[in-house]
Amino acid sequence: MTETLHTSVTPPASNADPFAQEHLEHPESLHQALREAGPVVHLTRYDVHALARYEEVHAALVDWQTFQSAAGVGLANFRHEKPWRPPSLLLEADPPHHDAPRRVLREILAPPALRRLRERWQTTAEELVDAVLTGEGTHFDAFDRLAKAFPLRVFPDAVGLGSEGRDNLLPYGNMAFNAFGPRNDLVKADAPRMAELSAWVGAQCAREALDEEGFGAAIWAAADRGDLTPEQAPLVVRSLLTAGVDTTVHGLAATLYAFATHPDQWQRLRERPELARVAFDEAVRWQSPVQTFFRTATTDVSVAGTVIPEGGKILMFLGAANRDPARWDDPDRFDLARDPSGHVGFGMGIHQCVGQHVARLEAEALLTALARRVDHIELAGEPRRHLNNTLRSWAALPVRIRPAR
Ligand code: OVM
Repeated sequence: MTETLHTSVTPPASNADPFAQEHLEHPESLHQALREAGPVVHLTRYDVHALARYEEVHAALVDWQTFQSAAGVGLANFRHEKPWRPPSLLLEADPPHHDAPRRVLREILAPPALRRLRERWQTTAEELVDAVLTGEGTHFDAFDRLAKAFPLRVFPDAVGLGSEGRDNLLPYGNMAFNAFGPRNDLVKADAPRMAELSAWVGAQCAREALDEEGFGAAIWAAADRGDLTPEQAPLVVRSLLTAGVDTTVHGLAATLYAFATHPDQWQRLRERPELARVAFDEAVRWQSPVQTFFRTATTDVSVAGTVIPEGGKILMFLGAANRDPARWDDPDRFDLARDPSGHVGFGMGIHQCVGQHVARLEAEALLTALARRVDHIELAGEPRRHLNNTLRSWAALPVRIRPAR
């Protein structure tokens, strides 16, 4: 995508704030405006270049040489600003430093390594679904009782965490995902708990804090083999704890919301429960739980004729790319009949979500359990969003379900 720099066009400018409450709550109109304005838009408020079309977002994601991550994947430029925590060895690193941590975690989270979890996760999902079916009626908060409850029941155990303090996981993730944005009110609201939450997460990354079976122990075993240094191991555990909880909670919530608003698609899943994984990916495309990430230009680079200067920040709108009508037919439709592969909800290229198989296994367990027992699901009130600078997230998802006979 690196073109000659001779003909440089001035990109359209926008003073919109993508991190303002109105856009976080309803991003669609901003996404459409940015896509339509051009392949590159200068966001004057932050002096960053925005990409909202699929083609350019995809191209930037796969070109890690030109669009680096080591200067931070949020608005803060680590060349000039001190990161709020030691940078992630995966997310905020480029090759060659990125490669060993990535290889280790990829093995640990690969489908063959996850097989031993499937049966237990299925049983847990069925328990949670039974509980909402036999509870105080069939009207309940699907965010709280399913989307939040299920990952919190299975993921910390899979990592091998102790039982104390697990309620810190979601606030810590929320804080980390807010920290990719500007220092707005959302970030300020997290500040009072930052030291406490960081200390707790840091302590859970120690070998002694982790049981002998989980992903955490497997990371430490990699250090024992020499595949990681002992200094790297706790930071790789930290990546699991940062990126593994809120993402799946809000991804599952997105999926449940999709079905509660598309009864025909629920019937399709009921008839063909093997569509559970495709359904989850389609929901990730449609809602894009991770809305945005930044990169930093390693050189003056021309994107569709606009020169982005070396050291400049690039804001990639994953959510806008995932609904680009130039890439997707009827992009606003949640549709199990489409092939959602190629969506950038998990990113693309060398940084593509290393935990995506864990997320898909969680989704498969929960959706399969629901599809077996639930005839119909619908909204029973207004869903409530939780605002976060990066995550398209939820506070409540009131639903009514009808048990299958
Ligand atoms: C990390 C990480 C990876 C992906 C997303 C993320 C907070 C964090 O390695 O810590 O978001």
